[in-house]
Amino acid sequence: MKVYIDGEFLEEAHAKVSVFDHGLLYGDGVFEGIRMYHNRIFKLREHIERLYWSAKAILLEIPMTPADLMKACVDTCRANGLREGYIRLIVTRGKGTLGLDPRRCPKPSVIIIASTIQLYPEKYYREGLTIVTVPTTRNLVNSVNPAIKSLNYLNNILARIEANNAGVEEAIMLNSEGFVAECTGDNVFLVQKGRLFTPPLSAGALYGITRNTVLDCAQSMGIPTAEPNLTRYDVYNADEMFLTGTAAEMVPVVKVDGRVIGSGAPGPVTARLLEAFHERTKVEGELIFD
Ligand code: PXG
Repeated sequence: MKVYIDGEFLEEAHAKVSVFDHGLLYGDGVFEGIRMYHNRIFKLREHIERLYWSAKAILLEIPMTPADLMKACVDTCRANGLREGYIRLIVTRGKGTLGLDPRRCPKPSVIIIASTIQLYPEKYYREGLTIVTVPTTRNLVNSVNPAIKSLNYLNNILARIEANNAGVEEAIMLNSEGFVAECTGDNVFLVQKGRLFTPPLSAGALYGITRNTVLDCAQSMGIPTAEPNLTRYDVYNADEMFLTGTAAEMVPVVKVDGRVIGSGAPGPVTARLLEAFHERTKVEGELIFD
């Protein structure tokens, strides 16, 4: 595997960063997780745009233009002969001193890993997930805003540990007011009486690329959408529920906190949206090989 680091392609064994990189020392940096389907990088422009927004929010200057960064992602897929899979794009604060002041880090590092992806087992797409709500609340928007896709994922990891301890694959995280924020690596959607709901960004959700794609699919299919605050009561009484994320795509949820959601099987609106989503992944995105 060849890894892109600051303009060079390095063999995996030589692809290393300094122990003084503030990405390691403090989780100071931002990242994206991007999918390739059928020789195209899906929503690459949108991922790059979100990366620059995350960077701006933490006053991190990405040392290349968005166009060059997009090209570097395509080049990394080509260098690895990949037409399907997953790109992990990371910008760290870079090498600094032992002290958290980011001004001590003169040069941010850009790292691009292109690899294959480990998906949820197929049975979860057929049968739906069982999940729980966990005690760890999502970060406050005024602390580490969940809209920033930062290298600081401990909040999510704590929730994931709670999910693991409960024997489930994902966890609903509430915000400090008790409204649904999102899951540890996925956005949350509910279907109720033919309408599609997802929490607003202000509730502590990531501006998910898959979230936006699904909202867009719904709108073009004439399914009404809204982004209200949602409680666990709304979750328990939904007709259908699913999660969205670059890794998961759209995965149905059939049980939450011991309550059966809707019929207890993946629902018809979820199925229609999933089909529309898959159609887009076939034709949209930046071409890898000509
Ligand atoms: N919320 C959180 C906290 C996430 O980390 C999403 C929502 C969904 O966003 P997208 O833009 O992917 O639709 C994410 C995405 C990984 C990995 O390797 C994590 C994500 C995506 C891809 C890979 O852990 N998280």
